[in-house]
Amino acid sequence: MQINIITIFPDLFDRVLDFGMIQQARKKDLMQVEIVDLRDFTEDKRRTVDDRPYGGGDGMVLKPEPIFLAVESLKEKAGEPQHVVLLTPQGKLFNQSLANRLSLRKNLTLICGRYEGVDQRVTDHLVDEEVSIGDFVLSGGEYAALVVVDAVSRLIPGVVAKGASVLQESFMDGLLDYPHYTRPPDFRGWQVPEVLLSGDHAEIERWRERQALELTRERRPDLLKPGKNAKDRD
Ligand code: 6GU
Repeated sequence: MQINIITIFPDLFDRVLDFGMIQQARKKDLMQVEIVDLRDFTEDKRRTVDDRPYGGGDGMVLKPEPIFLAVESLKEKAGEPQHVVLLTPQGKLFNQSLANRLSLRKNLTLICGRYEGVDQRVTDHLVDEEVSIGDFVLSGGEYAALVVVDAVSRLIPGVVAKGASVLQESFMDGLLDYPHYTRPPDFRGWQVPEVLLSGDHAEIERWRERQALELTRERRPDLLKPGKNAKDRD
C-alpha cells in the first residue's frame, strides 16, 4: 500500500511515522508513506498556496492549482489511479468501517486541508471523499491524516502478528473494550478480578463479553442501536 500525504507542513511528519505499528508496516515494506510538500507545486517565487476568499470573509483559502498539480504528479508517478481523500471538518466521520475500507486501497492520497477552507473545485473535481475525525475543529488536516494512517496501518495483513485477524469478526467488534489487567494481582490493595486468575477460559470469555457490553451500554449506547454498529457503516 502506498499512502501519500499532501501538506503545507511536511516537517511535522518527520518523526511521527517512525514509531510503533506505522514503523513496522513501513519496515516490512507493507506500507510506504510519502510526504508531499504542497509548496513544491507552486509556480511563483513566494510559493503561494493560499489566497483570499471570493465574497470576502476571514481567513485564507487553499488555492486549487498546487493541489491539482500535486495529485496529478502522484498519479503519474505511481502509474495508477489514486483514491483521493480530503481531510476536512466537513467530511464524513471517520470510523472503523471506513478504516477497513481504506486499508484495502493500493494507492491512497490524503490532502490535509486548512480549517479556513479549500477551494471547492478541489472537492468537486479531484477528491473522491471528504473525511473528518470528529466533531471538533483542528487548525488543519495533518493530525487527522496521521489518525487515518495509524488506523489503516494496523489493518494491513502482515503488520500485526495476529495477521488479518484484526479484520476478523468477533462478538466484541463495534463494542468498547473490556478492562485489562496484568501483574501484580494486588497493587496497593486493588485486586485483579478473581475470574481472570481462575484459568477458566470459558468463564473469562463470558466475563469479558459482559464487561464490554455493560461499558458500551453505559458510555456509548449509540453503538448498540441496530444498524449503528461502527463495523457495519461508514
Ligand atoms: Cl479532518 N480537519 C480539520 N481541520 N478539523 C477537523 C478534522 C479535520 N476532523 C475533525 N476536525
